[in-house]
Amino acid sequence: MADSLHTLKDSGSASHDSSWTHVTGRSEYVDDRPLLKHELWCGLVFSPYAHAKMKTLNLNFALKVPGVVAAVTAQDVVHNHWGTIFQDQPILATEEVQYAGEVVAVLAAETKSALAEGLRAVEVKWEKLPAIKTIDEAITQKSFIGEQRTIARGNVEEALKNSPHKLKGVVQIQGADHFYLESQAAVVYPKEDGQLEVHSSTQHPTETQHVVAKACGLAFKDVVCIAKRLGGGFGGKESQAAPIAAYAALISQKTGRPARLVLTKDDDMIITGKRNPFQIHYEVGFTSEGKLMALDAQLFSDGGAYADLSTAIMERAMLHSDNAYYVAHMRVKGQVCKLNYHPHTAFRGFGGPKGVALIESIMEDIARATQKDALDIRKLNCYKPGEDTTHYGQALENNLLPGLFEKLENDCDYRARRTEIQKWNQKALLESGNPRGLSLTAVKFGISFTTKFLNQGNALVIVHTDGSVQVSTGAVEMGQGVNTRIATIVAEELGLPISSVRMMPTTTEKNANTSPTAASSGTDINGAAAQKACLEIKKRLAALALRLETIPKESWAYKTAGLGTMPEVVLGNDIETALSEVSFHNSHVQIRKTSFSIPFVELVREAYLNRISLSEYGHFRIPHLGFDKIKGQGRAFLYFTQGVAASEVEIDRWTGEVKVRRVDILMDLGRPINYGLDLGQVTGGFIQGMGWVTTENLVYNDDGFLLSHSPSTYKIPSIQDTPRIFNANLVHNDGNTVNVKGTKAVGEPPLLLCLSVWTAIRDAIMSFRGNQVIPLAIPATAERVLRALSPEDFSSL
Ligand code: MTE
Ligand code: QUE
Ligand code: MOS
Repeated sequence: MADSLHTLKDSGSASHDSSWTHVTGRSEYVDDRPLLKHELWCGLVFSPYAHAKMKTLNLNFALKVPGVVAAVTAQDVVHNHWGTIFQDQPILATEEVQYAGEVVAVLAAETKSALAEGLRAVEVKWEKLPAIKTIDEAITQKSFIGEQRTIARGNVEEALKNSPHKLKGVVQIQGADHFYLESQAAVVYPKEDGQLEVHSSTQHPTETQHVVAKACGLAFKDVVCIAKRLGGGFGGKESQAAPIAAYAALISQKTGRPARLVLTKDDDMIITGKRNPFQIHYEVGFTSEGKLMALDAQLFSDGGAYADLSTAIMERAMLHSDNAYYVAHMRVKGQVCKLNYHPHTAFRGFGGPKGVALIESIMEDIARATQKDALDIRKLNCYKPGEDTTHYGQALENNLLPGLFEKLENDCDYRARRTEIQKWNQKALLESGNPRGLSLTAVKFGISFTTKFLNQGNALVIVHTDGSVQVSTGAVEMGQGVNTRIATIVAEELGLPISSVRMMPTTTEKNANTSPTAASSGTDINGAAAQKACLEIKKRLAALALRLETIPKESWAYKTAGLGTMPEVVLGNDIETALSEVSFHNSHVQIRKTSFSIPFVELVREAYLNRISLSEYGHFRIPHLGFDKIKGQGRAFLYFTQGVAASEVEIDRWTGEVKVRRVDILMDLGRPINYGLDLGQVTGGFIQGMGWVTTENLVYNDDGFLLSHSPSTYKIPSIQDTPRIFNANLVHNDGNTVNVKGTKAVGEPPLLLCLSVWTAIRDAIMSFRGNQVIPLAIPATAERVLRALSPEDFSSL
């Protein structure tokens, strides 16, 4: 209920476990590893053309450059295929390249300057081939990846026919670069007997391990992949870190020397895939009140040249085309198209932002058609608690959406500001002022991998005899704070301060068969696995504590173990029952009934001396999931993270430049483990999304080569772009009982709220243009905004 929602306060959150080393410049990234003797620098040779035949690849001159040591081409790769879902991509291309930036050779040299000279001496003769560069061309030529899929409910044709009002349209959405500060990087050390140790900036150490092993013809047991921390991943290092590591590994294997490959920003942007561009065709039917009756949508995405994660991304887009709104008759079709660009990939939100862009845009359309406020249209169509199910048949539990709309409407003074903006705009029209816009959008983000087997995690918890704890999980720290969250779970579970817990670098030799740190599930999956491991250790310690209570302290093992005078404590069935009688708190273990209390460190020492294990491996699988991909029906997600945002913008009438005047965000994150980190994810994700919908413009030349491959040509948000007023709050919600500690995942959902900036820009444009329905592509660059504001001025161009 609306009035029951209230704002959450920070009850004191631990700081990020890398904050101190970050601000003092001591945090160690892949390229900070000290150079080893004989280590080689690697560089990549790639195609300048979107589609071309490689007539000749001549490395002879390059190999003659002093200091150049080795080169690797397709012939050197044992298994020259990889791909997370479909293995359709060569690690090194052979005769034909499918995109500008596709790698054909790796060169290695003793010094950076020798490498640069060697790369300049590489001779490649290309024969250009016709390339597919637009989604329309791909559709015409039936250039597709995977089959078209459909998720549907009800009878869309019938319902559209019966709808009193209908609108048709196309939404154009461009991609975006991840712009992590640390480029793709790997350092590989050859180890004895043919083994490889791979240090990689990867969100998916397990896949990187596997791709390296196959490329080098090794068994998985002979490759260890380590990811200590990433300088940002944002989805861009989920699949695409793997071939980078393979390039370094192939050089290392061939030469027997350590090999380092760290991409320059330019190479990184040219070679790696982006957020998938989308083109969405839709028809929507609604009543005069603005109630949705039917939605028929056809989603096409630009997958780039290879499958990568695009089919899973498309699936998530289809599953998010409802967002916060109930549509009785709904049909979403999705088809990934194959174009001659870098293979597009995961990016914060996966397919979600594209599906949500569609329906939030439709809400604005309906508002114009019915002459109502878009917020009223949204509230009218919002899912009702306890009643509604999604178009794929999942019931909504713990649905706070109506309350979130209501609360933010009040908190941000929506109605008064709307009136003010209307007045402002009337005046602006007459006096050549700048139009303003306001829009309030929602997010309902499904938490779980839609591919069921990925919803598992494992963790290793080791308690040392000084009472300090090391934790290793499959989760990769990329700035989001997953280590701090898991450390907090472990510390709370064991009743220790967080300073007693050290999160260890993620490595496949401690945690194998892991999922990527993705889908916002890092803490959910790995935190729960760590919690399970703690629970097993606690059971043994609790049973031991109960026994020790009955033994005089002089006879405890720390007094007697060396002498062998006392019988050892051997635990039995009491392990299963003891925990309920004992509490772990304040670095002490206390027996509830008798108040008998032992310092944690003393109990741990007794456990060791009595030969009781102080380590545990936990494995966790997310329960309840059941999504049938063939039918497109079922419980795709464990739960939903929800939120709303209201954005106000002003457009410079003469340049099309957008200023975000004010943003108010309200998120439901259940019971956050770390309020400060979560708020950081909310504001950071929002601003990152704002870049995508406003200034980040990927520009390719006629050969399909990315021209905007540096910060000077590709404009991510700067501090100046931060909303002038920026309020972000969380609401209190104890109702998410299905997830670890009642939390909700935060990593991706807030990004989707950036769409309120885009719809606010549309709002400003449409009120300026007499409330016509006017489409606006993503990103709404200054040029696009100007064209939409005054198309007359561009009619001759
Ligand atoms: N935050 C930072 N600082 N850096 C990142 O690379 N990646 C995002 C999000 N937040 C990212 C981030 C993406 S795409 C995901 S899926 C989640 O973090 C992954 O981490 P989590 O599962 O621990 O939330
Ligand atoms: C969200 C995600 C991912 C996803 C599904 C989501 C993701 C990912 C995969 C995936 C799918 C099939 C595979 C595979 C991975 O699905 O990140 O190995 O065979 O990698 O809803 O973030
Ligand atoms: Mo995040 S796009 O799931 O890595």
